[in-house]
Amino acid sequence: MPTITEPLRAPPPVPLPGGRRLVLVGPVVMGVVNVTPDSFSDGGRIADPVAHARALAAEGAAIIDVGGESTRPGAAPVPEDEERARVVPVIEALVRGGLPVPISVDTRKPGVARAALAAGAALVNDVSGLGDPDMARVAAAARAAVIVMHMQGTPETMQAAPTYADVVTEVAAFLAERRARAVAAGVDPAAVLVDPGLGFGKTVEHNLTLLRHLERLAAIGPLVVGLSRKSTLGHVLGGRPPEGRLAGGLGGAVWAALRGASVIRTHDVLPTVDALRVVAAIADREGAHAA
Ligand code: HH2
Repeated sequence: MPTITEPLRAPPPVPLPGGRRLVLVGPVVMGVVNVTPDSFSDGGRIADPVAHARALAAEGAAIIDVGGESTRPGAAPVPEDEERARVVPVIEALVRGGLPVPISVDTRKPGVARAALAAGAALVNDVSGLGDPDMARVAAAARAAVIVMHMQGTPETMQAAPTYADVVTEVAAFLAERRARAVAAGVDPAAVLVDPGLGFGKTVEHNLTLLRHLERLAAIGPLVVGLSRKSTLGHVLGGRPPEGRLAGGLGGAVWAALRGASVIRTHDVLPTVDALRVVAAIADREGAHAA
C-alpha cells in the first residue's frame, strides 16, 4: 500500500497561455460542462451552459471542461462545424465575463481545438489521445496544455469487446507514447496531463484494475481521473442509474486522490471539492487545505 502523503505530492504547476499557471495542489477539480443534446448523464439538461460553468467555478472547480460532442458508448460523431458552433460561443462568453479559472475544450478535432483556443481556452482535453496528428501542433502553437486520454477504439464501437493482455501496462505505454508525441510537437513537457480514460473501451474489471494501479499512471505525468457518474459505478452499486451515483463517485474520487491523481473530472463539483478538501486536511500537506 502506498502511504497517503507520498502520492499527494503535487506535480509542478502547469504552464498555460498568457503566462498563467495551473497549480495542481489538492488535487483540483475539473467541472464538466456538456454543450450537447445527448451526453450520457446530463444530455440536453443543461439549459444555460455559461451559467452552469460559472456556477461550477463558484463551487470550486479549478478548470471548466467544455465539450460539444458526446463520447458516450455508441455516440455518433458530430460534424466539426456543429461542434465548433456549440463550444466557441460558450467559451467566448465565459472569457468575456472574466471566468476566474482556465477553460479546457473537450474535443478530438484540431479545428475545434484551434477555434476554442483562439476564443480563450487554455487546455485541450483530447479523449482520442492526440489521435489526429495535427492536434499536438495546434496545442503547441497556442502554448496550450494538453490532456492525453486513452481510449480503445472509438465511442461508436469501444464497448463491443474491449480486450487487453495487461490493461495497466498497455494504457501506461500509450500515455507515455502520446505524451512524447505532444512534447515532440512543441508542447511544454510540464503542460501534458494524462488520463486512463475510464469507460472508454474498457470493461468494469479493466476500469477497476486501472484505478487499483493509478500510481503507475501518475508517474507518467499529472494524472486526470474521470469516474463521475460512469457505468462502472452503476455496476458496482447494483445497477444504479447515473443520478444515483454521486456518493459512489466521491468514493472513487477520494481513492484517486490518495493514489496520485492531480485532477478529478466531475459533474458534481461542490461535493467533490468538499471531499478532497477533507482528504487534504487529513493528509495535512502544507497549504493543501487552505481555501
Ligand atoms: N469522460 C467523458 C468525456 N470526456 N475527458 C477526460 N479527460 N476524461 C474522462 O474520463 C472523460 C472525458 C465522458 O463523460 P461526459 O463528458 O459527461 O459524457 P459525454 O461524453 O456523454 O458527453
